[in-house]
Amino acid sequence: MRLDIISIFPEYFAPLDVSLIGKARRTGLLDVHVHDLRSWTHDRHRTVDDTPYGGGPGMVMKPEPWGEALDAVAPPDGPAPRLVVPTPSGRPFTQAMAAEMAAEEHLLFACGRYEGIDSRVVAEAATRMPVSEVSLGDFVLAGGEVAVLVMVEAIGRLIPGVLGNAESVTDDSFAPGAMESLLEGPVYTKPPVWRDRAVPEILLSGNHGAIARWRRDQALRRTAQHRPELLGRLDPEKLDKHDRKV
Ligand code: 6GU
Repeated sequence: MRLDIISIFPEYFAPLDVSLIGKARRTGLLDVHVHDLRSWTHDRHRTVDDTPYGGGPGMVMKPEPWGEALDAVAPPDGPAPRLVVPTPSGRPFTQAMAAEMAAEEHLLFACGRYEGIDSRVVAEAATRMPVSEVSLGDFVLAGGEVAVLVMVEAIGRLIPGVLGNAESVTDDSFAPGAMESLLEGPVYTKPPVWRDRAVPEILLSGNHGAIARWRRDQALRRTAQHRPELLGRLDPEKLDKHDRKV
């Protein structure tokens, strides 16, 4: 998969050399290109922002550098990437969205700063490529850079070959299937007793059916405690008698 990222702070993306995503780049599974938006400015101050029409606080990113940047990174006569624009006014980013994006050949992330990018940029881009305006949640970041790091990690680990098969994604919270709409419960490793706290006995029992049942109960309880609204999204067809008792 190819990823292009356009930002006025290319230094923000140094972490993409590290860990899982860094390894995926070195093995050729991910081809990441970070671009400095200011390289598409032409004035001495390399200006990317201006005051908002209609008044109000803050600054808005000018359309001209963005137009040139998108033309250069996604040429109008070539194959179109999906343009992903992180913004608190976007659609909520979900595990399902991460999985859809992991199936794309080419993603282009456009990081806004200040009060956002002149709205004509996305409107024009949408005439020639699919566009997703995406939010990470109900809070405001100072810019899209950290949001892109989050999305690239969520997407990258779903690309076949990026995770070792030791770390399967099927048991993740929110993973499609059994864990859809559920939070993962507690996990344990050795030693069996630590500071007087024993690992739940059932996990040492070797009874895999009983362990699976226990894990599902723990996931249901944790979801009820931390995200009760998610329980309403559980497929009633997939709830068994035991689930209802938990
Ligand atoms: Cl994706 N971007 C920005 N700038 N702020 C956010 C966000 C994204 N998601 C939540 N807050």
